Amino acid sequence: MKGWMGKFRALFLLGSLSLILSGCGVDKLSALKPDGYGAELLYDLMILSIAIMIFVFIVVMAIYTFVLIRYRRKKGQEDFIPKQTEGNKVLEIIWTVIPIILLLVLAVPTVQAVFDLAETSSDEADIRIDVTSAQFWWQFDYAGEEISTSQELYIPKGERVYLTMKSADVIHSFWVPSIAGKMDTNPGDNENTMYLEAKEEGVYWGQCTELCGPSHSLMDFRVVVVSPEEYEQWVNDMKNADPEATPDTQVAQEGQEIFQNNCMSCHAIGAQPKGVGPNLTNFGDRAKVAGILEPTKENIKNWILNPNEYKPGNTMPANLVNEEEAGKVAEYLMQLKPSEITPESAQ
Ligand code: HEC
Ligand SMILES: [Cu+2]
Repeated sequence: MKGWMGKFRALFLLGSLSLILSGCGVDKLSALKPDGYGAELLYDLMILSIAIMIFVFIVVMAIYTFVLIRYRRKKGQEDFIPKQTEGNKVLEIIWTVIPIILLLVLAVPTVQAVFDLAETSSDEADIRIDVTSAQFWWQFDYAGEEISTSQELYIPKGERVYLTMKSADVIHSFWVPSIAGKMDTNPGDNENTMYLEAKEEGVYWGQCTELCGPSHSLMDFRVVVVSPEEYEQWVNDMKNADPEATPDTQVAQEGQEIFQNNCMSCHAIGAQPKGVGPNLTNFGDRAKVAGILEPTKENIKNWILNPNEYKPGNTMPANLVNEEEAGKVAEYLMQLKPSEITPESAQ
């Protein structure tokens, strides 16, 4: 019994682990469920290479099994030595040519895809977005539109959106697995480019995929894919957002004043120059706070009081305001809803 267990323990562990892990995963965060041009291209290459691997495996195993059975030592023939062959031109040509063909079948579409994905602009492309990463958040500046969002990138379905990417501090990496491949964002002048072309509407998950500090794993963002008409409406709504607008309630008005006195050195609302913190123009429309927390008043208040509790190592200072003031600011920020087009409406 013990021997049997010992033999199969590794297999059993591996099996149950893969069962457990197959239950993990988040909707719209999978390279195996592509919904975008780039992701589909990469998925097809994965399937092609797996198919070639399976083909090679089956052929090799078939020959192996055949030889094992056909040429095993038989009773009564212990001393029999079969005919020895040294060098066989035909065989050697076959096993040289077949791998070459397989490699070509793999290489041609791979190189094609590399050039295809490296395209950085087209003449008619009018949507260009500057992506800036920072510990531990993302900012998206819409070139020519003078609008900015943080943590949530809105794009129209079916159109190519060209991204120019850099980092404000260390190297991060931008990845929305269901829509496209990943791309590093570098500090300095070394800008990278890529494009997104989503094929379905919805809210897709993105993640930083370059270890960048203590809260790397919390550096989540969303890509909100809407119809082209909705996208246009959203852009208009964002452009028309009035950063100075007076909120409806007394509490929110007080919150606005506290915000203007304490937070504007880092956070912009409206089309102001990029701050050292996220642009909060459409904060009230967000699906998450700081990319990770449910957008409840309690969460926002607690974040304002102690951001490091939620994202260790991030650069927003704690206790800039007291608890009562934080509540008022939260109320103010929650009513910053310039558009009807939100992650919720896109779902
Ligand atoms: C020194 C600069 C700085 C100051 C001052 C500052 N913040 Fe921040 N804030 C940041 C940074 C940086 C982040 C992004 C942190 C992260 O997600 O890693 C942030 C994130 C946030 C977020 C989450 C935003 C999002 O995109 O979901 C809120 C809300 C917020 N700050 C509110 C405030 C309020 C309210 C004040 C004033 C009381 C304030 N901040 C003052 C730098 C600052
Ligand atoms: Cu990062």
